Amino acid sequence: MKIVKAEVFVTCPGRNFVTLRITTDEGITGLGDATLNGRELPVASYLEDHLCPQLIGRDAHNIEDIWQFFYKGAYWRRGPVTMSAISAIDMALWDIKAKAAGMPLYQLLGGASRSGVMVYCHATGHTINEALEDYAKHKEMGFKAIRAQCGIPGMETSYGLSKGKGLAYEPATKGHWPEEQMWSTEKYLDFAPKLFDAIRNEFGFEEHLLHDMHHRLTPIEAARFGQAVEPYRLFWMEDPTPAENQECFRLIRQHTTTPIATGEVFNSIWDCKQLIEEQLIDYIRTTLTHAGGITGMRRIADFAGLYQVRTGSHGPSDLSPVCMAAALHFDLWVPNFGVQEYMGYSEEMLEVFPHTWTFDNGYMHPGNEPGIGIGFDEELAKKYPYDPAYLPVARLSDGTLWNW
Ligand code: KDG
Ligand code: MG
Repeated sequence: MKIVKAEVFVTCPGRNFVTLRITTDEGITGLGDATLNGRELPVASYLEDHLCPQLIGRDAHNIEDIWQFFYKGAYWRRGPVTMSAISAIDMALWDIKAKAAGMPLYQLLGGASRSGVMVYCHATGHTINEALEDYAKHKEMGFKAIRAQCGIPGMETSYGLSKGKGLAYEPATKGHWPEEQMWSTEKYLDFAPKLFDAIRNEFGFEEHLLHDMHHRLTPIEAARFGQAVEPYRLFWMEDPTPAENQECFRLIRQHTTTPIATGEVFNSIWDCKQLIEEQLIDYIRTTLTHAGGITGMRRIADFAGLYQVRTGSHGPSDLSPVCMAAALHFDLWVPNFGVQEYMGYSEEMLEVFPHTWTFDNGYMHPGNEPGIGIGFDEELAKKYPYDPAYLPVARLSDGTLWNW
C-alpha cells in the first residue's frame, strides 16, 4: 500500500493546530497531529519541505522503518520540531494500518487492558472559593481525578488560570509578542497548601487530586512543597522543577513521598531514561504528539513499566483532537497506565475534528471505528486561518526571566 499524498494543514478554530493527512493508493487516509504550541509553523515547514516529499512512494505499512528513516536518517536527532513531525507521520500511519485491518487502533496494539480510560480535568479559580466551585462542577460531571490550580494572593497572574470566570484556560496570547507574567515562589509556597486543605475539607479524599507546578521551583523548594502537602495525599505534583537536570530529582525524592510526574516537554526515550531508571519519578507525562507517536510512546511506556513508573500523558487542548483520539487508544491498551489529562475542546474545534470518543462518569473510550476514530473537515478548517499566538514568559519581581 503506497503513500501517494502527504498534506499539512494549519488551522485555528480557537487555537492553532497542525494536522498531517497521509493518503495511500488504496484510498485510505490517516491523520496525525503535529501541533507545537506557539511554534506551529516550523513543524509545518519541516513536514512540508523535508519529510512529506520523502514519504511519497513508500509502503504505508512500514511504520517502524519510516520512523527510523526520519529519526536516524536526518542525522540531526531529537528536538521538539523534528519529533513533532515524526510523531504526526507515525500517528497517521497507525491510523491507516488500523483502517486497513478494519480494527480500532487499540486492538492492533494488543487489545484493551481496561474498560475505560480515567481522565483528569482542570478545576481552577482566581480565589479558593472559585476553585472550590469549579471543583464541585467537575465532581458533579463524574470526574474521578481533578487537577486544581488557584490564583495566589499578591500575584496578578499565576499558571493555570482562565482570563475570566467561566472561560476556558488559554495561556497563549494573540500576536507576535509573548505576555510577561510575574512569579513569586515565596508567595506560592506559602499559599498552595491552603488550596488543598480547603478542597480536602470540603470534598474529602474521594477524588484523585493533582497539581501542576509548571517547572517553577528549585529542587529544595520542590522538596519542601512535597513535604508540606503530604497530608492532602496528592495523586501527583507535576513538573516540580525543570527536568533538564535530572539528578536533582533525587534530592526531591529524599524528602517527600508525594508522587512526582514529569515529561510533557520531553521528546524521546532518552529524555526519560535517567528519571525512569533511577526511579526518580512515578508518572511519565510524554505525549504522542511530541515523543514520537505510538512508536515512540510504546517504547517509553514499556521501559517505564520495568520500574513501576506509570503513564500520565499530557493532554491539554493545545494538542489537537487528533492527538487525543490516538492517546485514548494508547491508554486503553498500555499495561502501566496511570491517568490521561483531558482539558476538553470547544464546539468549533470538535466540528473541524469530528470524533468517536465518549466520556462516561470520569472514563473515556476511543470508540470502535477502524483507525483512531477522528476526522478532519478540510473545508470548515479553511474558515479558521492560522492566527499567531505565543505562550507567556515569567519574570521574578526584579525582572529576572524565570521558567513559565
Ligand atoms: O502549551 C503549553 C501547555 O501545553 C502546558 O502549559 C499545559 O502544563 C500543561 C498541562 O499540564 O496541561
Ligand atoms: Mg503541565
